[in-house]
Amino acid sequence: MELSAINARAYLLITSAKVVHMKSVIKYSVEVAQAMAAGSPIVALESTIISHGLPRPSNLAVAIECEEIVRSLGATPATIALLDGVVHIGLDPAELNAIANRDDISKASIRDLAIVIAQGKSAATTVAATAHIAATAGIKVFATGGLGGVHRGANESFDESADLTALSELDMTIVCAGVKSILDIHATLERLESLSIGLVGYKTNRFPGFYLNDSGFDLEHRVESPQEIADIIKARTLIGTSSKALIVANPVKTEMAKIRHNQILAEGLAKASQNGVSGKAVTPYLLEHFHSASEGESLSINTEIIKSNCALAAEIAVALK
Ligand code: PSU
Ligand code: MN
Repeated sequence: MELSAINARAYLLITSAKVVHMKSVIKYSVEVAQAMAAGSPIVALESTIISHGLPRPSNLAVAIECEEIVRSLGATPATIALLDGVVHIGLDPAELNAIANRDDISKASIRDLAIVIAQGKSAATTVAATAHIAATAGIKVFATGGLGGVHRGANESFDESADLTALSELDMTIVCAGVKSILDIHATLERLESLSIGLVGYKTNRFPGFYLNDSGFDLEHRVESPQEIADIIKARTLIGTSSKALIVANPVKTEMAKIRHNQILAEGLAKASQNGVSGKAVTPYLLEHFHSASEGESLSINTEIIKSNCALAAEIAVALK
């Protein structure tokens, strides 16, 4: 064989190996693959809330319940996470258990994805990373608890969640209970406006504050039904604004007492600063502080929030079809 022919053959072998390698980076669960083939409604679910947002053993129970809620409303849940270097879109029960209980699960935002994959590690995905992966797979609707946003004191710390910039670049409709009340909500709302991220309140004129159903800020737009949201999603495509996310703010039904909330938050912020907590550790630290200081009240509210957001996201995904 001539040298050039050998080279060509070697090149082909190398490139086909690369293709196989790239394909194996993403793995779909059986039910998600079937739903995609059938074109039936799918709801993306994030995994950081399971690994870093809720304490064990409730985290696994809530994750399972959320998936069940989505199925009961006629959509397929696609919980997204990375296990041993593979991106999973849809997790089987053993994989869900791994995310909930393994000690080697880090918290991956978009910038961490390639590193975790190449190093064969495991990570739960934040809103930003989950939305990125879901959008790549063509999934349009996503449910979470509370979005990340601008942290208090961000004028000095520069701590602004990558959730915001990610959502300014992705075609995704995300159902959440507003942004976490641990944040600077006014600044977050201003950033959402600057980034042209759509925002509607579900049956409310007030922006919800995660543990609180009213963060103290007005919303301009209000919707009353999943069908109305589906109509907005279709209109976004028609007018060419679907390259940025749409946030559906769904307030929690039973909120935490405001005085108690503010007291726990003040303590948590003080402890975080005394202990020098920074970067991606801040949000899990404050959530954990809430769970222990409120003796389980924040956990039950957080659970309620996620379940209700999963239900609404499923209804939207169904209405879109
Ligand atoms: N919502 C919850 N619990 C959570 C989170 C959201 O109810 O744990 C996670 C999400 O994954 C979100 C992340 O993307 O917190 C934000 O973290 P940061 O502020 O570090 O960007
Ligand atoms: Mn941050």
